[in-house]
This record gives sequence, C-alpha cells and structure tokens, in this order.
Amino acid sequence: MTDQKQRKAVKLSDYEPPAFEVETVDLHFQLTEDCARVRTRMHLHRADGVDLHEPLHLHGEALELEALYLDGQPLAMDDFLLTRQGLSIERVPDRFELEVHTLLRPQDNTSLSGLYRSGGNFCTQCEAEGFRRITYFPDRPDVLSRFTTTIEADRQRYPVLLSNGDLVDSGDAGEGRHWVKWVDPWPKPSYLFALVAGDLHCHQDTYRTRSGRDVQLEFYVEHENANRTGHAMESLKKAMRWDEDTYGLEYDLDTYMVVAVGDFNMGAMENKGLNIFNTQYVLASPETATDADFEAVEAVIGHEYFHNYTGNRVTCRDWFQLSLKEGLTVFREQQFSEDMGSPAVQRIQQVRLLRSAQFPEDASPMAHPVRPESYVEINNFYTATVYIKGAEVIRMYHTLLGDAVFRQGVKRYLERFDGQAVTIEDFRQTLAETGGRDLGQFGRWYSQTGTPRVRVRDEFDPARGRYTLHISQSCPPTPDQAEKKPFHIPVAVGLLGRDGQALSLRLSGESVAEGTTRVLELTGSEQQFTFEGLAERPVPSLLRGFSAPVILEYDYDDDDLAFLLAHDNDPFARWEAGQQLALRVILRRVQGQASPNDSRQVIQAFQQVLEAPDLDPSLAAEALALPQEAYLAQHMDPADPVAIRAAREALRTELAQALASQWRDTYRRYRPEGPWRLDADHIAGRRLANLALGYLGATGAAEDNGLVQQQYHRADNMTDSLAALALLADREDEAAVTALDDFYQRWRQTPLVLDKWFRVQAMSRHPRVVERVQALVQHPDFDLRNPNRVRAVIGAFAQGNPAAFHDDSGTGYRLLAAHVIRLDAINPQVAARMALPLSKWQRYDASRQKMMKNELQRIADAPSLSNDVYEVVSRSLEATG
Ligand code: B3K
Ligand code: ZN
Repeated sequence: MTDQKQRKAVKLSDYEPPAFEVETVDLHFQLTEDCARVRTRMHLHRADGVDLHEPLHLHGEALELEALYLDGQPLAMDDFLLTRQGLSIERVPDRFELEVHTLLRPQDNTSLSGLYRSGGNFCTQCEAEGFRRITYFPDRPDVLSRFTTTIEADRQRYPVLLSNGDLVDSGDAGEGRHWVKWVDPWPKPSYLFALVAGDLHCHQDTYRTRSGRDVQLEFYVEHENANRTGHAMESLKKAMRWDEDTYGLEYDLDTYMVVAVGDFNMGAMENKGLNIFNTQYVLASPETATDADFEAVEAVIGHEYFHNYTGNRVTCRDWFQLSLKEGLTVFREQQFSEDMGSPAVQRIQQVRLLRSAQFPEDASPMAHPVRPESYVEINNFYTATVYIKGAEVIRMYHTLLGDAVFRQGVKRYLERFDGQAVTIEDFRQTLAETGGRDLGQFGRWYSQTGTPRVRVRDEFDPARGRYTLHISQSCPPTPDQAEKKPFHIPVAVGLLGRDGQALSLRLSGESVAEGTTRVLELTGSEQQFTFEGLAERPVPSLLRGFSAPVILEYDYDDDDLAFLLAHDNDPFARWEAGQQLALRVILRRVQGQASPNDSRQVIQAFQQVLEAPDLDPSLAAEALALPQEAYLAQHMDPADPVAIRAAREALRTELAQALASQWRDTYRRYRPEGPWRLDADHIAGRRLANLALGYLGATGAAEDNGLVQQQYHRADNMTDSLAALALLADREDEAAVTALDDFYQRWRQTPLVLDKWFRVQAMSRHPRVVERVQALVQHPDFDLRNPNRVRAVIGAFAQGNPAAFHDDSGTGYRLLAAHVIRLDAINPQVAARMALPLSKWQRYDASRQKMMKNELQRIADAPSLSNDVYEVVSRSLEATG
C-alpha cells in the first residue's frame, strides 16, 4: 500500500543544525492566468564548522525547475541531483550566489499550501512546509534570511500586490502589467513568507504606538465585504494596546496588513507584516455573524498579532518545538480574551474545549506529547495537544511563578533569543532563571503523553482541628509510552465552611492563615498537605480555576456538589460542581440506575442558579448548559453515543418542563431590548435568553414552539436567528422546513453564512439526520475544494454530532471514509483532519469498532494516499483494541 521511502518519519533525535545559511533572498514573481514564474536569487554561506564536502540540500516539491545558476554560471543537469523532494548540489563554495527559476501552477493547487488561487486572487500559505512549493530552498524554521520580493502582474486584475515588510518601489511593466517591490527588514524563516495579488478593498486606519510611532493598519477583503471589517480593525487595535500594556511589546514595522481569503486550511497565518486569514476570522457584521463569531474574530486577530513576538521575532528551531510558539501564543490570546471579557466565562470555555478536543486525542492512537518526537507529516501535529494543552502548560508556569515573574521571564526570553530559532528548553531555562526555581521536572509536561489523573482523599481530625488532603497522581499508558514519571502539578485548592464561607488557609508549619485559595505543588506520586485551625470538617474545592490539565478524582457526594455549586467563591469551581452533578445524573441514567431523586436534585440546583439574586447572566448560561456529549462519552467504557444522547436529552426535557415558567421568565427578562448592540450586557443577555429558548424548545408546549419560530422570523441579528434556526432544524414540521428554506434563500450568496446553514443541519438532532447529511453532500453548494464548507458539513457531522455519526447502521462511518478518500486527492491536510473521528475506534463497542476499522482499512487501501492521511490511518490501524 505504501512507498516506504516517501513515508519516512522525521525524528526529533535526528536534528542537525543547517549546513548552509541563507543571508538574503531576492524573489521575483511573474503572475499570469495559467502559471507563475519565480526567480529566486539567494546568498548562501556554509555554516561555521561544517565540512567542506557537505553538499547543499534544498527542499522543493511540485515544482518545475527552469534554470539554475551558481555564481552566475548556468548549471547543467548532471551538476545537481533532482528528486521529488528537492535538489542537491554536490560541490559548492563556502560563500556563493544561487539563482533558481521555477514554474508553478497556482491555478491547479487545490492543496492550499504554497502559492494558490482563492476567489480569483493569488495568495500563499507557507507554514509549515509550503515555501518549498514556491522555490527550491532550505525550507526549515532555523534558516532565517532577509527577504526582498518583487511581484509583477496584470494591473487591472491585480491592482493590489502585497508581500512582507515595507513597500519600497513600484512601476509599470508594460502591456497592462505593473510591479511592486517589498523589503522585509526582519530576518525570518521561509514559513513566514507571504504574497497576495488581487482586486481587493482596503480598510485603512492608523495606530499610534506608546512610543509615538504611527503604524498603518490595512485590512484587505473582497469588495462585497467592504463593510464587514470594522470589528476586526477594532480588535487589532485592542490587541496592539494590550501587548504593549501587558508585555511591553510594541509593533516593529510601519504597516500591519491582514488579507481575508475564502479558501484556507486553518484559521489564519501570522506571516510577518502580512497576515493571511480565513474570512471566518475577519468578516463580522450583526446580520451575518453571531456573538461567538465576533469573539472568535477578536481572539484570532489577537493570536496572530501576538505571534509577531512569540513566533516571529523568536521562532522555533524545528517543528517539534511548535508548541513553543503555539502554546505560548494561545496562552497570550487567552489572557487577552480574559481581559477583554469575563475571565471566569473564558476559563470555562477553555476547559470545555480542552476536554472535548484534547482529552480524546490523548486517549487515541494519535496521542502525542506537547513536544512530539516523530512525525511523517508535520501538518498532522497542529493539534489540540500542541495548541491548547500547550497553553495549559504555559498557564501552569504562570501559576507556579506568579504573574509578575512570568511576564518578566517572557520578556527576558524574547530579548535573549531575539532573531533566533530556539527550543522549548530555552524557554523553560529562562523562566527557571527568572523565577530562581528548578523547573526540571516540569519538562515532563512536554515529553510525556497522556492526561494525568489526580486522586484526592481527605481526613479530618476534629480533636486537633486538622484537615489533611492526600493527593496522588498517575498517568495511563499511551501507544507511544508505557510508563510515566510523576508530573509537577499545581493543584489550587480552597476550603469552605459548612455555612458556605470560604475559609482562610493555614498549612502546617505556617503561623498565620493566608488567602482562601492556595496552590499546592504535587511533584511526587503521592503527597499529603495538612491545614490547621479548622473548627469543623470543611468541603474541599479542588483544582480551582482548573489549575492543571488533569482528570480530578474525589468522592464528592451529590449534596457536596450542590453545595459547591451554590457557595464556592471560585466561579470556575462553582461551574464545575454543577457540571459534575449533571454528569453523574446523566451517566446513571445511561446505566439504567437513575432514581427520581436524581433529576430532582439537578432541577433544584438549576432553579437556584436561575433564581439567585446576584445572577451573572453569562456565567449562569454556562452553569445551565449540560455537559457536552463528547465529555460524557469519556466517562463511559465502551462509550455509547446513542445512549448518551438519549439520556442527556431526557434530562434536558425534564429540566425544560419542570422549570418551564422560569425559562419563560428568563427569556423575557434577559432578551435585550431595542436594536442590536455588541456590548457585554447585550451579549450576556442574548446568551442567557437563547439558552432559555433552547430549553423552551424542549417543553413540547405549542406556546414555546411558537416562540422559537417567532424569534427566527423577527431576529435582527445572526445570534438570535441562528439560535432559533438550530432548534427548528431538530424538528420535522412545516415550520422547520420553512425556516431552513428562508435562511437558504436569504444567504445563498454569502459563503460564511451559508456554512452555518449546512452546519446546523449536519449537527441537528433531526430523526433522519444521516439521510439529511447524505443529501447535503450532494447539494450544488457543497464543494470539496472549500475547507470551510467541508468542515461545515463533514466536520460538523463527524465531530459535532456523535449520536448520528455513530449510528448503529455504520452509514456515518461509510460516508466519512468515502469523503476522506475523495478529499485526499484534492486537499490532503484537510482530509487527514476529517479522518480523525475514525481514529478513535477503541472507545466504542465491538460492533462499532469493527465497522470503523473497516472504513480505516478502506481508506488505507485507496491508491496514492497522501502522507497526511496515511499517517492518521496507519497509526489508527496499528493501535490495539
Ligand atoms: N501558525 C498558523 C498555523 C499553520 C498551520 C499549518 N498547517 C496559525 C496559528 O497558529 O496562528
Ligand atoms: Zn498560532
């Protein structure tokens, strides 16, 4: 099935520094309708200490080589070796100039890596290894060069020609063509190179940095989207201010450009001075974007901006260090979002995502450490583990060192390694030095795979007023590692008195009690921590703020959880208590062990949240949402997604009916009055009102069904319209058909909104949803070449609708496999991502396992499989049950 040579794994342990440095790269692009010609002139020298006989290796893929000159002399075919992966020249001087002429076909590039076309424009995506699809080059992050880029194209079709850095010159090229020249003063690795050519609208503004420099801000979008960039622009200014205020980091070029394209493999890309974004994270207007979309735009704009230091000024030595830039930048993005909104709500959402996306990855054949040790295709390692577990690991540094020392450490890291390509150890070393602490053991968070379990047992000695927590840790074996050593785990705890008051904490050996939250450091496999001066047995509040990415085990009884939900002074822990209570009740139901008292307790707890005098609507909306199906499934072995759906829906219906009048009151009370506004009050109001509407959609009462329809037809914004549409999409009645038709007719010309139409249907609880998805992939607007559309249908179905995807018939699996095979021929990166739900086969019963493995095998047997999909399916099939 495979050509072994092509499938060779790259290993961290094989790292060698580059043999040649590239000082300058001068690129010349000639863009035409059927091809692009690229002339690259570069100055290279042999790195210090590298042997004279060491040949020069350049990466290159999917290129036609037209000419090659060394110090001005043309090289003949037998002067070099050309393969499908690159080009080598046996003998080169210590210092020389190389000129490479390549021909590429961006029109046919459906992989969306390298230079490609989107919506009639040209754009690039070079991370991780796309630059080698533009020219022959040492395409690795530890080769940093100064780039100059000249672009020549038809003036009318492509009035806007952009690249990194500053525009230094431009002119007429005759025959209706023009050219521009860009110089980037900052040395950078090739993965940060970018080029855009198109007919685009530009939204301009300026930002004055705190040192008084004016930076031009420019957002480029297709003309019909001209009025949808306001929010992205404001978000950028906020991000720039925030990075100055928080980390003392000021932007370092005169222009910051963002281009939005409709065909993009991920969210966005931090190319130096010229970010390229998926339209999804730039365009936002009240009619087309939900509140969640607005928040996501702000977060992703921030994320890419923050990369300018954490990623661009200091980059990664090799791709195994990916989390060095991604974990840190996600953490900075999280801090930014916390500062712009509600820290508690943000934290809850982060943890929800970690549990639904990263924990399952850790439990799958694709499990890998935050710093992986080997890969076949690096694009498969832009994962939840590298990104969001990576951010959790950074957050633990922050917790252990404290905010001030952490920020000082990050500053020192950025100064010390400015302009260099470094490692995860370099970062840890700098933090350890700054904090005067040994963080050696902490390094295991990067090298060991899996989600640790932290088990807590407690005892109270009433005679001495002493309360002891016995905390132990373990980490299950993963396909890559059988045994794990103890992690360094910060466990934030608080104690509550029986009256609900948070107690001041005094640990044994301390003379005064201090604070109501303490961070206990667990470094051994088992430790104990004793608190003194307690009049009665407290209720422990454990892992406050989710201080470590672990699974916590403590035998709370249902009353404790209800008590914590009502009283805990840590908002995250309060939310968590409610989730744990609901989780148990749902699981007992799945196992047929539910007692009527179970739902009564959840109903009471929810009622208390709804009727609390100091209700915070956005926190309440989190507390009143039942745990996600993906999270519930982790607590069942084997997982039964169909039973989980049924049990969860049954509890939802009970809550809906028992609290119907409260939901109606809440809906009326919190639904914002007057025209749409994007402020905290309105957003929180919409969130809680729409949550209430969700329950009302489940009461079965005609009055409530009518309310859903009414909201759909009267909404003046996408948040309300989509919330109602999603509820209607679960139904089979006439009203549902009318609303879906109406939405389609209204938005068929607006791709991002049409994605929502596809997504709500693919994720619906409609009884014949599988048939519906089969129809959606036949729809004339479904397009395998557009990643957003693929994610909206295939991704939403396979990842976001577990009960339907795991339908007993196996239809969901077959549908996915067939599309992965077709998509692989078009876009391997996205195909590999879509295949991931099948990789989790071990979590299900024997019959599902068999069907899932059959589909994996069918994919594996497909001719000319990409490395991307090959790596996912082969690892999945190698795993044992
Ligand atoms: N650094 C890019 C991700 C590139 C993914 C390549 N397959 C976006 C980001 O994390 O900011
Ligand atoms: Zn990033």
